[in-house]
Amino acid sequence: MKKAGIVLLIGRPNVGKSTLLNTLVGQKVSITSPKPQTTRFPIRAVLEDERGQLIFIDTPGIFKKAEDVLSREVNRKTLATLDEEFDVVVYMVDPTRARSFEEGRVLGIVRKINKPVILVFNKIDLETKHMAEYVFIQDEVAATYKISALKDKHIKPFIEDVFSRVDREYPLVDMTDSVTPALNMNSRLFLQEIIREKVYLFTREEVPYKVGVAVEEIKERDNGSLYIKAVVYTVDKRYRGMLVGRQGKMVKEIGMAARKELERSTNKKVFLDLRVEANHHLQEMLG
Ligand SMILES: Nc1nc2c(ncn2[C@@H]2O[C@H](COP(=O)(O)OP(=O)(O)OP(=O)(O)O)[C@@H](O)[C@H]2O)c(=O)[nH]1
Ligand SMILES: [Mg+2]
Repeated sequence: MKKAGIVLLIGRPNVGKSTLLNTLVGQKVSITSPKPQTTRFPIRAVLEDERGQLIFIDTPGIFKKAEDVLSREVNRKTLATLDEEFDVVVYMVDPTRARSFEEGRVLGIVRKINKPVILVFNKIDLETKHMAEYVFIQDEVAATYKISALKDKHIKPFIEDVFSRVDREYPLVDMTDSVTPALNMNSRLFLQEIIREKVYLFTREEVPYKVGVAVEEIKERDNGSLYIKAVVYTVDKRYRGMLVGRQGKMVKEIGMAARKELERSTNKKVFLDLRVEANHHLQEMLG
């Protein structure tokens, strides 16, 4: 008999939560980057197979110090998911990095959760030189797995275990005519996220954290190509200059990388009309 369940993915920034979600559902639904705080809102996506359905909730990494408005807001959204329904918690840690005080905040939250917790050591394809700093957590959880979310390694026994801990009636969501496993992501939001991911990849220091993306227009042309008009908003002129780059080089690079990925994922020719604007109102949102 097929069954279903809801799984909360939690961990500090950059441990690989979104990478795992994408690997599990076999499609990019959540953007990833080497920079912390890439995910800004919880993303829900469905893994469906012969065993049933698992709905995963990918949360933004919890920050120890949420000093600016954006970080506070992002942390708030993650903490709010704790009040929602879920059956199992997947607590992901990154043993390639020192534990540091930041992990303490996440561990404190995990300890208060009254549901089975599965500890996942991620990035085992790399040298996990800080493993010893995390092993004590194993004694506090229901099970532990070592995986590589990026290389899709050792995921099977872990998912088998997750399925063994859920028993909701199947199906939780009707996937029959769904083309994407993402539940709370429409195409406009997806386009915005892909562009934001490229901003994270190409810009440095605080710039990614001062940026929002809005897709203003999506048009399917008669020849089957897609025309997308989008704007990268940032809080002030200084960041605008950095995003535009010398002779527009930076925004061109961001636009080209986004366009290439969108062409791959939509299988269509894409025209991306991308501009950068300074918007003081964004300051209130981003801090
Ligand atoms: N080598 C290796 N890199 C990984 C693995 N999993 C994730 N990464 C990389 O780690 C970085 C962070 O991954 P994300 O999935 O964005 O991390 P996250 O936990 O979602 O981060 P936030 O959204 O900021 O909380 C990216 O550069 C990933 O490619 C892994 O198993 N092995
Ligand atoms: Mg993420």
